[in-house]
Amino acid sequence: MTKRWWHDKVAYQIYPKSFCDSNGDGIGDLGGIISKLDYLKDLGVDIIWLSPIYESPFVDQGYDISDYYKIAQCFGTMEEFDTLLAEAKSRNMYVIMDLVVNHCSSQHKWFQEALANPKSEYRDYFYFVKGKNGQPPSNYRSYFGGSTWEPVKGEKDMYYLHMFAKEQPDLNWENPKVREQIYRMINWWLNKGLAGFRIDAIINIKKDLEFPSFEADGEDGLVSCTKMVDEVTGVGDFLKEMSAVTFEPKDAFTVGEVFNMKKEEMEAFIGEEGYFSSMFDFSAHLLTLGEHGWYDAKPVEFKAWRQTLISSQLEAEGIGFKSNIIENHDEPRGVCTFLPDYARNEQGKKMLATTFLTLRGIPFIYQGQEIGMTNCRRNDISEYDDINTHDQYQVALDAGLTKEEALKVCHDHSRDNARTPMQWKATKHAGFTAGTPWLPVNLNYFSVNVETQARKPESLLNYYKELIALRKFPAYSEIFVYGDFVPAFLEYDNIFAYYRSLADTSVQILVIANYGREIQTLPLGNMLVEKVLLMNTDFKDDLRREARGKCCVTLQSCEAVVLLVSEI
Ligand code: TEU
Ligand code: CA
Repeated sequence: MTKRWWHDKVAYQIYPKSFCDSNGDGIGDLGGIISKLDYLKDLGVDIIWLSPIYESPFVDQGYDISDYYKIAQCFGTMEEFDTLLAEAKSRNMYVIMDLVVNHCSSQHKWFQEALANPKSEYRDYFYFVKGKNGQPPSNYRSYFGGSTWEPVKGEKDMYYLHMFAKEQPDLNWENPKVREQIYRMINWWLNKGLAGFRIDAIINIKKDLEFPSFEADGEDGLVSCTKMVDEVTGVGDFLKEMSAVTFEPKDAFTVGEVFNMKKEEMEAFIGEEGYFSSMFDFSAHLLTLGEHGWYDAKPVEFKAWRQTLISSQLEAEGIGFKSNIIENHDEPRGVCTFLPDYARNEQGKKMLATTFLTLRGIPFIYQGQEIGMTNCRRNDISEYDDINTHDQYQVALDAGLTKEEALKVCHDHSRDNARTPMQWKATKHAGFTAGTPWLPVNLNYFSVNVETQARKPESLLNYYKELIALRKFPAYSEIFVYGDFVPAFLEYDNIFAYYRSLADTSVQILVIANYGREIQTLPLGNMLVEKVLLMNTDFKDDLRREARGKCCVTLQSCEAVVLLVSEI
């Protein structure tokens, strides 16, 4: 495999609105991000992904862009952005931005012109389609609920397509002018010194222009618009073209937000000549989807989770690198989803971190994950900001749940769980702002915050630092980055274990985590412990000494170890 500059990097996602507010208006901003670069550097982060900071009406928190060449006022200025790039560069860090080009904002001048003048060339930048038999062109349900077709005001029997909110009209990628505009914009940012992009909702850009209706999959008579995405082919032609004229020549790092990829397309997506450098591994998160919505989702079961991650790891081997996450701005906090009740504590969080950071692939830490931030309780649906949460609350009520039950569903699944302000200190509003935060902080900030954990040697934060440092330690980084992933101890129902190994070295790394309630002893067979590289429990030194030369390993509930082993 040809080595590329991003293979051994650790990435960190910043949700700018909630990261750090430098001017007291309650909204995180570029000044705040710049002030925390040293914190991120110290943590071991190389690549910073910024969720959208472009000009936007914020109907979908910046994923509705009204000007691709401007920074939203609430985040600061282009000068500040340039400072951020320069400051990151001086620390050997890379900045990537969100590329949201499946759709733009309905406030974008292209869309405004298209509405104002049906004869304008911008009309063809979007999908304006005539209805069928007095109905919308098809029966697709948008990601955020309701039809994907919005009637055009003042025009009879005319609709435009939006896969997400109606304020996010889809861009017509079939139009070469649209593609040209998008590529020009990408290159403009890359020329500024941006290292690449996280690419939003990209699989949706290819449409079946017949817009066929499908059998309804819900009481509303609609079918998820993903059905059309699943059925249509040809997205690769667009992606190949985009990469050839933008990312490739600039050696940019790209990570695709790819759902609904056909399995046999892995090579085309992230192989050596792939459309993207990497794509997120959402396989574990797909386990949390309910059949009809959040309300009928089932809790994640350990063995299913383990099997899913194992399959996903093996799928990419020999092909390319997935990007691993336990949470992001669209998902609840990972420790609440993937840890069993009894493990939702410091030690359990360290165990999950151990698994997460030793898998094969590029780790993306989401802000606050490193201090173990958790889901956030709200007392009423009106306290939620997220557009998706309001839709899913209604879906739950329509399905017959009581208000209390529907609220509980939101507590477990809302995108606001990950969007509450970053918890920096034990002081008011978690030290995020001197003003009033745009979204209230999680009240556990008193114990869960950076300042407190930085002072405590055994904290989760310091454990993340150790883990990242271990991943990058020269003697092992080759194995952690390029080593194969070989699952182990599958016959133990509560153990998540695997070897990381390279063909031409005698030592291997063995990661073992006991997600069960009971103590477990595992015989290592023909393997011998050379060294304990890391473990998530206290008395490390004693245990390290004891373990050396052993051919079996005993783990308490929620214990995790990273071992250097060799064959006898
Ligand atoms: O998400 C794309 C996407 O597929 C979402 O439907 C995702 O599954 C959902 O948010 C989970 O609840 C991206 C962004 O990450 C998201 O924040 C945006 O809202 C969306 O695109 C539209 O741009
Ligand atoms: Ca601010």
